[in-house]
Amino acid sequence: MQYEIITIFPGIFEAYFSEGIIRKAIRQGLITIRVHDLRDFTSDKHRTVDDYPYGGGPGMVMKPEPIFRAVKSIKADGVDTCTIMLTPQGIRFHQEMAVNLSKEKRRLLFLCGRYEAIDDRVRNMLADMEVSIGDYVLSGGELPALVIIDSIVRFLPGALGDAHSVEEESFSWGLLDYPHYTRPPEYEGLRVPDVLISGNHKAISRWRRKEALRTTWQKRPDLLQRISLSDEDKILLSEIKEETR
Ligand code: 6GU
Repeated sequence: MQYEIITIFPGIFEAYFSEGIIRKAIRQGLITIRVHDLRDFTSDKHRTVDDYPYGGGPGMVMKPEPIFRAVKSIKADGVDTCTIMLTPQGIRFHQEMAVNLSKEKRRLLFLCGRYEAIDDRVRNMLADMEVSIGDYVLSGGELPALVIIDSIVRFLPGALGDAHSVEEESFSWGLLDYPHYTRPPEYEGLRVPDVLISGNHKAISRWRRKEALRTTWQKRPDLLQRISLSDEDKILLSEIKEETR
């Protein structure tokens, strides 16, 4: 999979792409990432990418010309491209979008805005999608682009290795995670639940599913409305509710 990023801060991406899962995915040839400095597509001596807003008001607006030029230069190779504009006005990113984007056949182009806004002709003419990562304001689209790329790469076959199977992923789909433990079996008087040490895999599975349901019910009951619960899940949930009474 191919990712292109347009930004005025290319340096932001270097550190993140040279560690962990993304670095591995790049080394394996699973993905290629190119970061383009928007200022390379300006034509004045000061490499200006912003200007005052028509109609007045605070802040600056990103000029359309460098962005159009950058996108045109990337698309010049004729590769089918999906352009994603990162703004707080976009549709809210979620796990299902990450799955869909991981199956996307087109190359992904991330357009990172800065300043108060981007000239709206960019959204109008160049953006296939406008995406936000949540209801808070960031100073630019760089972190959102990293967040989205990271979440997509995790779904590419081979990116996580054998340790993290697709099976396990689908098991917990839509629920919060169950509690995890590692050695020692007792730490500062706190014991690891006996069932996890029992070696009884069926009991362990049931415990994990129940604890995932418990955490979700306690912290994010809205998530339970969105998934279909099995008969076993309904039994586990009624046990949980019984225990908390
Ligand atoms: Cl995509 N951009 C900015 N500037 N702020 C955000 C965002 C994006 N998503 C959430 N907050």
